[in-house]
Amino acid sequence: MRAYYYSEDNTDKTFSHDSGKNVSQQQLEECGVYYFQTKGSDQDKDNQINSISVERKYNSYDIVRLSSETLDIDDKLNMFFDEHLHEDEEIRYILEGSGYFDIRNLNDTWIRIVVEKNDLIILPAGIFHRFTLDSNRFIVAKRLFKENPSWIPISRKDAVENSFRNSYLISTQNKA
Ligand code: KMT
Ligand code: NI
Repeated sequence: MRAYYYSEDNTDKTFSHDSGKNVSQQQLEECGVYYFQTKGSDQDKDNQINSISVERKYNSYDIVRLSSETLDIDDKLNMFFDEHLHEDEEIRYILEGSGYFDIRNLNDTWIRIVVEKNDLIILPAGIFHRFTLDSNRFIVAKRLFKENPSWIPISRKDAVENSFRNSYLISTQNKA
């Protein structure tokens, strides 16, 4: 994992947009973003993911795979890249490939988080974010969730009076 401030240039979203200004894991934690890298044998990695799942009560998962061969991939990427929030955590464990999660920090500035194999990322409910593939256009990720997750992406323009957004803002107060 590497994170940095997103550079607003006019290149394609799948390009790196790397400002060269790094963001630390602690700065991500201040935004409520949790990051973990699994290590060791495949069995060790499974155990690490399982113990986090037990601790945080994730009891199901599915696998999402995106590549240039995916049907309507450009439409899907445009959808994932629309700034949104969810009323539940977004938990992604990267099995293959790589991609970018962009999150808004507490000053409303975009931070780009580069994820690759063995990275687990947990975005809190209520954080504004978006996702894109990188220029390799390939990722396979495990999506973990609790019972009855609220998957629906709520676009920023529709999230003005959202109670999960308000709770998120309260939970991150005094951390900036
Ligand atoms: C999402 O919700 O943004 C996705 O599932 C994108 C792919 S997960 C790496
Ligand atoms: Ni999302």
